[in-house]
Amino acid sequence: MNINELLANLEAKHPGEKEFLQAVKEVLISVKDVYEQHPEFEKARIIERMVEPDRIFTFRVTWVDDKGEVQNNIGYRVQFNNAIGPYKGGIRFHASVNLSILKFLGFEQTFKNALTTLPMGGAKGGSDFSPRGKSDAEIMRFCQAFILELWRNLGPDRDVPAGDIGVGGREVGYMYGMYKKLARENTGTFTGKGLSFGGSRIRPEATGFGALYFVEDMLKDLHTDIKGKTIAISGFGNVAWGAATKATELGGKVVTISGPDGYIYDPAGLDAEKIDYMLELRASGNDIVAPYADKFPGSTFFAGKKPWCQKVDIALPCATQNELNEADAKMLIENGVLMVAEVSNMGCTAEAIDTFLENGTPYAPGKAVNAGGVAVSGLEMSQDAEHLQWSAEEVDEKLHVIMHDIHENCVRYGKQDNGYINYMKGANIAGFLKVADAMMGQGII
Ligand code: 2IT
Repeated sequence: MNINELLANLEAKHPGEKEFLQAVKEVLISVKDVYEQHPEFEKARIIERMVEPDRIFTFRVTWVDDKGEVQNNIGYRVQFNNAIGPYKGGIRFHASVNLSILKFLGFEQTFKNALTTLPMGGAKGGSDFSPRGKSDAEIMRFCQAFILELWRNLGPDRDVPAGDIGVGGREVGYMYGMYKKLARENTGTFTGKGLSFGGSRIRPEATGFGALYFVEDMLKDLHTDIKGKTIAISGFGNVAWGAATKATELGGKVVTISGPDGYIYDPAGLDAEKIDYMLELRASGNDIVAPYADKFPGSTFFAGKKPWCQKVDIALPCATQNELNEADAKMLIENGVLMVAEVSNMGCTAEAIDTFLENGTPYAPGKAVNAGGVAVSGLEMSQDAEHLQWSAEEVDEKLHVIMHDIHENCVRYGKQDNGYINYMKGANIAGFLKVADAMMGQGII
């Protein structure tokens, strides 16, 4: 495999898609050796087929705001790969959304979904629509306009969207409601739905809970546990909430959260009341964490800064891609960080990852650590298909098993001769082999 040539070709075809190229490069470097042991992959041009989405929909979304003014946004759905099952992946609403970001997310989703062991292909969608400061009615009208354009390409066995940044239970509800009205069917073609209309218990918590189950296994690899460990979390959305809840429940001490305005350092650690307040902050729609410091004395707000400069045992990026860079990685290492687990998708830059690997700091990638979210989405699809709803215990138990399996797979393919576990390499190889096998088995299509 000539990685440079593959990347150069991809870059020539899709210039400027830097996040997408970053995600592809990481996987290619990880799987090179395994790929070269399988000449049949090369013959079937597996890599070339894997790095190009099956198809991309791009569409205009026009809606009317509360002032009666007409607004235009761009909508996308990238159906990346359905070798293993129906296209599956979230929808992101954020001003920064572009094709490069959705392609990187769809590419990663394909391998992540493979790791869950459930039958799901990879997809991602979204819009440059910013929910910040929008009214509930505006959000609803936007969601409806988005689905009016996309609905024909969705379906329970075709493509099943869910939430991501800027898309939570409310937005999924509005989109699914419109989908159902147009498709005239009630087949659960969205996950993350409300509990009263086909949603799964534990889905809101799943990404964060699953991440902490994975973290527990990483700590076991280090012959320790989470009790009393200090934890830096970034973000204050659904994922950060789930992670903070489970980390606290397990006896860890979460000392930071963050938003686009800066971060909060709370040396006393988060508790149930503070975690609830985080949700309130999120629901306000202002996208800021600063008010936390006024509400809880003893905590401090650092404007325009990231939490990675605090001395902690565990760092959990839970906000967005490339939120932890090389300088942040060096600072964490200097401060003696024990391990880093990405809960956001591609939360660390390539340079940050290299820094962790060179230093021997255990680091695990988002596609393994955060796979619990989409795994419970897969369980929601199962429940919808059998027209049943499972108990929280049943879902949580299955989530636990799935996260253990993912961790085991990472160790199986990522353990080096010197004992260091390269979870990134392990996740990439395990995901790749499953997708490649599924593609090989279905002919040249
Ligand atoms: O990045 C992700 O895995 C998600 N946003 C969740 C996807 C899903 O279909 O539940």
